[in-house]
Order: sequence, then structure tokens, then C-alpha cells
Amino acid sequence: MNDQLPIISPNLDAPDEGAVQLFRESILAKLVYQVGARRERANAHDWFVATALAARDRVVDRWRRSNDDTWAEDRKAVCYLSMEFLIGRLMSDALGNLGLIETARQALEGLGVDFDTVVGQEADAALGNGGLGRLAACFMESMASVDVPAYGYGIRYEHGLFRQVIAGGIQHEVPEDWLALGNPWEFERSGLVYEVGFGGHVRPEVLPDGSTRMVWHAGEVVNALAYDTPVVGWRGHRINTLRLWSARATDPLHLNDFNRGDHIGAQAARMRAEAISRVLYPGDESEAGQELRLRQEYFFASASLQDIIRRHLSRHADLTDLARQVAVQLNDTHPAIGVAELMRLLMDVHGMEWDAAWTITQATFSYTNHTLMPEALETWAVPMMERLLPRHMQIIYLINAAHLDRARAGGADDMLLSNVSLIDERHGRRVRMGHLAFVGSHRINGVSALHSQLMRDTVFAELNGVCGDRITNKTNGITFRRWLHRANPELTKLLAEAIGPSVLDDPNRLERLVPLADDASFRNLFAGQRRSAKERLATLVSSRIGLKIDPDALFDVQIKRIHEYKRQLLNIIQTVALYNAMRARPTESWVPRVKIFAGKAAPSYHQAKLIIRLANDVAATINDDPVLHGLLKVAFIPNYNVSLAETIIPAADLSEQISTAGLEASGTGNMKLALNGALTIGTLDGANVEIDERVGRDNIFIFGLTAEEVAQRKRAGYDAHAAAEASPELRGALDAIASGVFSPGEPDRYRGLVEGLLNDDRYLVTADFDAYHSRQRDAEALWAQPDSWWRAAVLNTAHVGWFSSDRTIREYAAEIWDVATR
Ligand code: 26V
Repeated sequence: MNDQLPIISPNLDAPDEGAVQLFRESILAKLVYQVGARRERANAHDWFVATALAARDRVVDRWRRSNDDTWAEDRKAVCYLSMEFLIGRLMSDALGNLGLIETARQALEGLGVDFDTVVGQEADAALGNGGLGRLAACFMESMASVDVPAYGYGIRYEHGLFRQVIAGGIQHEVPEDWLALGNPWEFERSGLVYEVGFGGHVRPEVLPDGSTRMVWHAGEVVNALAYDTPVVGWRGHRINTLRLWSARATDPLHLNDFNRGDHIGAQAARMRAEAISRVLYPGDESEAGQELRLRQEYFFASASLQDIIRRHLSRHADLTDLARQVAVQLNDTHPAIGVAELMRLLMDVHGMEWDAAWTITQATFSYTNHTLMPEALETWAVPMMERLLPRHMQIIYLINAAHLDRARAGGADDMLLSNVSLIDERHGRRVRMGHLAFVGSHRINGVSALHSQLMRDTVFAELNGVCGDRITNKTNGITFRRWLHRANPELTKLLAEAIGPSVLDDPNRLERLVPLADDASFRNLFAGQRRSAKERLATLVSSRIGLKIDPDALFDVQIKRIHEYKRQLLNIIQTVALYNAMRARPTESWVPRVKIFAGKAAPSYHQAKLIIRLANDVAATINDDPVLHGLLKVAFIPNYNVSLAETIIPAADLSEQISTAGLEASGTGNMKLALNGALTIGTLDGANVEIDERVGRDNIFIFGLTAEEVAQRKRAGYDAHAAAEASPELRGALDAIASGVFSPGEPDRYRGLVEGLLNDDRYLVTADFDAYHSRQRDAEALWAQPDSWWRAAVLNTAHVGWFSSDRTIREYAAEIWDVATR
């Protein structure tokens, strides 16, 4: 495909002068005619917009070609439904995949404008909370790269994830405003608008042919307006579409009210409608949503399915073939109401019979589960569903009745029936969205081998038994274009020179690095690259929080959402234990270390916010202590986001992946850090298990209870007091924290936290402490032997090619979607 358009050359190549000149002219034209700025007075943001628009022009023809080819070849398309797309900046993604980074750099240089400054102007698109949203962004890029026709469907939140400000060690949330200066990448599709209803009532109505149909008379209608962003695949092979819906009132102003002088009331309905796409819910595993969240979920699921049906009917006489033409992937349960919505559209709007509609629905949908944490499993109160989505509630009851009949016929007893029912009757009646997604899908997948097995063995065991084994595993991946090529161009260049540029196209070729791990001069180059990335990070840390850190120290990094199960607390307690030891024996030869933390806590998650405060308090005390001679520093870098990750990851020596085994579904930061040559210290949890299998036990620091042992301990009843008594290091660290060593102005600040840990250590922090502490000693010992450390680092990069999201997407394509890949 795209045979008339040139295949993009590797972006490490030097561009020719003609191409640079052309691009420069096109930037200047955009600056003058679209930004409306004079060259002499243009600011960095003006240059950013002009450059983005020039780049976008290079995308548009290929984009149309991709769509035309999909039509012409009648190819099946994937529709990826996700509440979250955590994209970050798009400039280097687009330019990088088009092979235009050097062209753009030189084009701007010739105008006296610095490329990196221009790229730095772009606001991160933070339309997601963490892992789930970032995975969706990686998948979009990989689908374009392996030539899968795909639409990402989501919500165009006006405000993405809050900006985190740390003041006095405490997290404050400030609204994020990524659209304030416009978004040059998107196209508003004023012709693509769908009506989404809420509330009202349902009535059977007799049609002219004598048949009856259920008709939903919605009490409120909101318009969904499409905004499209092109998603450029590697080397520009294919350009897919990210289609995000913006909520608009059907009646923007009640003129009568306005004319009567009620200027606010006249806009009330508009505010209510448009609130739907106003802001991303900032929760993650820790929080359940409220009514507005259900409105968001239905809003985007409905608009997306209407769009899918409209597109299908523009080419086909009816909907019988729908599942042959599209695969709809539910990214967690957030779009699961789509199961009932597709049934409604097929039956009530398009006149299909139940059985035919159900066959199509199940063949169309598949569902990915991203967490087994009980507090994150979505359920919605039946009364609210009945009020907001009365027809959907009827359909859910009908789906449930058929599902329970099948289970009963298969021999299910009452207990089993109540466990597999779509309605949870135990604490008020609630719809179990995971069950709805499961029953409505032909395939259900987990995101790492361990997680998928735990789905089969625990949360979904009974449902999977009743439905006939539908669970399959698709271990997560990351796009190497962003997380290696863009984030770490120096390392990428070194790799391409050492093992050939084909590694840019085929990550499995990273294995060719294996012999180079034993080559001292290559190891030096590898370490030299890390050193310069650490210098860049040190500059950033100094400018953001005024802390000086030594680029020769071991950079020990834990970057992710703050959550008790991820156990930042274990890391902090261990940091305090190290601090105590250094103070007790200041003359010992300590390995210089910088503990780096970054991550956001959900605004209402008090315990997570307290952990952030503790990290900052510990940092303040340790960083100021002259006895340590700067050998230990602690940095909490505020406002973790995709762009910050791109700076931290290439600079990390040690990657902290220390969740309680069985609780981290996969992790993807673990893959990014290992790819860039960091050594993992981690538990046998999520994808760590598969990283361990690939890099080998000699090149990773594994510790702690296994998922099975965790389950046993919990069953037996675990006593944290006994663990603390048995471990002097742990006891000392906890005493210091509890007694106010790090909060001298308020000595009791962390007393409750420590007591809570000792009385109910749900995440088994104290159980894993000694094992963790001792693996940290092993890491220091290895660091003290640079030849061995860097050998292990090179082998990490060499062995993790499998974690490319291209591999993950190929597996989904072959085993779930039934679409071809390149
Ligand atoms: C739950 C909620 C609850 C209501 C408010 C908004 C909201 C947003 C997200 C979630 C569920 C988050 C689940 C999640 O992010 N899971 C992560 O998925 C990653 C990709 O598969 C995986 O690597 C991580 O291990 C997993 O924690």
C-alpha cells in the first residue's frame, strides 16, 4: 500500500538540503498565514504551532490513502474503545515516524529557532490516569505501525489529568488546561455529530407492519461532536484515526429565560450537557465513579457505536456482517455499557431479532481486564441505571436471564448463579460491569501471564467456567519508537551503529547485543550514554526542586501512580533504614545513591497523599544532613507525566517494581526502564515475571513473597508486629518515622501511618522488607563492580525486544480480532 508515496527513510539519516528548504518554507507559510505572526516577533509557541501544522500537512495525504485502501480492500478495522488515551506530546511522534526530525531541526535552525525549545512548547495530552491510558496510546501507535486499520474512540476532555504541585511536601491539584493555546493536531468534524440520550422512558410501539418495537423516549439529548487526530505509524506506512467525542448541548441557550433576565439559568442545560467532556476522572484503582462518570461512559460508547454502524451501512446493505468488518475492543469495563447499547441499536433502531443481535454483539466485542483490585471493579446501582438508561437496564436483565438459564442448564446451583449473575444482590442491587463485558465478549484477556492466570483462578473463575473458557493472555507491550528512539536517541544511535539500523524495525534484533555485553569498549559507550542522560536529569531536578544530585551516583527510580499496593512505602522505609545505617556508620564505604520518586495520588486517596508527604519529609531531612556527605539524596519530582517519564527513564540505573505479588496486573514502566538498560529490583508480579524469564536471574534482583505465598499469608492471618520485632532495620526505620524524626514540627504526623501498618499490613510491606533490604545490598555490591553492572544492563536491553507493543498487537490481531498485520 501507499505505493505512490515514498517509504520513509530511517530518521537517523541526514536529510538533504532540498527537503530542509521545503520544510522551512512550509513552516514559514504556516507561521504567516495560519498563526498570523510575523517572523521577527514570533514566540516559541508560534513556532511550535507553525511546525506542527507543517508536519500535519505531510500526514494528510497519507491519511486519506490509508482510509481509501482500507475501503478498497474491504479490510476489517479495529475499534479501540477507551476512556483514556495518555498520549503526551505528539510532535516528535509524528516527525519521528515520518523520518522528519532532522529535517525539522535543520529547517528551524536555519531560521534561528531551536528545535528542542519548540518541541518543549507542546502541552502533554494527558487524557488518562496511568497504565491503562498509556497502553491505549502505545497500542494506537503500534496498530498504525503494523498496518492494522484502526480507530481509537474516546473522550476529548477539555481538562486532562490535574497538574500536581507540591507545597510544604503536600500534593495540591491544579486544573490542567492543555487546549488553552489550541491543538494543532486535531480536526473538528462539524459534520460528524450523534445524538446521545439519557433518562426518559421506554414504550412498546406498534409499527405499520403490525410488529412491535421498544421505543426509548429520552428525557435529555446531548450531541457528540467528533475531533480527529491522525496517528502516524512507523515510517509513515499507515495513518490511523483517534476520534475523540466532545459533548455539546442540543439547545445551547434558552432564549426565553435569557430575555427574562435569567442569564445563568438560560445556560444551565448547556452546562449540564457539556460537563460530560469537561474533565477526566482523576481516580485509578482506588476510586469508584459517580453519576457523571456513568454519563461519560455511555456518552462515548454510544457515539462510537453509532459511528461504527453508520460507517458499516455506508458500504453494506445491512448489519449482518458487522462482526466480519469490525472488532470492538473494550479497554477495561469503562465502555462495557456498549454491550447493551449495541443490542439496543441492532434491535430497536435497526429491527433485528434478539438472537441475531446477540450473535453479532458477542462476535464483535472483546474485553481487556486491567486490574483485579476489588475496589476498582466497576458496578453501578440499579436504581441509577434505571433512571439514566432505562432501556439498557431492560436489556441487561434480558441478557442476564438468558445467561443464567444457560448456567442453570449446565448444572449451576444457587450460590454459583448468584456469583455469576450480572446483578450483585449483596449490598443493594448493582450491575457488575465486568460480568456484562465478559458475557458480551467472545474473548476476554488479561495483560500478563500471571494476571491472566489469576483471572482464571480467582475473580473470573466461576464466570469463565459457566461461559466456556474465553480467557486468553496478551502480555502488554510498549512502543519502542517513543520509549527508545525518541526518549533516548543517543542510546538508539549507539545500538544502530553497533548491531545495524535494522534494529529500528525489528526489536528482536536487540538480541544481537548479547556478545557485546562482554565487550568492554561497548560497555563503556553504553555507560557513557547513561551518564549524559543522568546529567540531563540532574539539570532538570536542580531546576524543578533546587536539589543537586551527582550523576555518578546510582539513580534508583520509582515512577508510577502512588498506590498502597505499589508499595512506595516499602521503598521509603528502606530508604530510612539505609539512612539510619549511614548515620550509625558514617565511615563505611557507602555506594552514592539518589532515590528518585515521581507519581500522582488520586485527589481523594488520603493514604496515598500521606505517602507523598512522607517521601518529601524524608527527602528534606536526608538531603540536609551533613553527616552523609551527599552520599544519599532523595528527590520527589513533581507532576509526573509522559514527558517527564521520557527524561527520567533513560537516566535510571535501578528500576523499582515492588508491588505486592498478585496485585500489579502487568506494569509497563518496568518494560520501558529495562529496555533503556535499567536493572529491575522487583517482586514476581505482573510482567516482572516475564521480564525475569527473558533477562535471566543474574540480571535482575527478584525478592519477596510470590502471589501464592501472599494468598497463603492472608488466609493464615499475618502479624506485622512480629515481623518488625524480628528485623532491627525495619524496627529502627519505623520507630524513626513514627517518632517524628522526619516531621519534627509535628512529631505525631506519621504515628497513625506506622500503627496502621503494624495493625493491618494489607500489602505485606513488613513481610517483604528484609528480602527487599537484602536485594538492595546486592544491587550496591554489583554497582561496585562496574564491569558486571554494565554487562547486566546491556543484557537487559538485549533481551526485552519481546515487550514491543507491535508484538502485543500482532497477538491481538491473530488471536482476538482476526485481522491481518504486516
Ligand atoms: C479505575 C477508575 C475508577 C473510577 C475513576 C477513574 C478510573 C480510571 C481507571 C481505573 C482502572 C485503572 C486500571 C489500570 O490502570 N490498570 C493498569 O493497567 C496497566 C495496563 O494494562 C497495567 O500495566 C497496570 O499493571 C494496571 O495497574
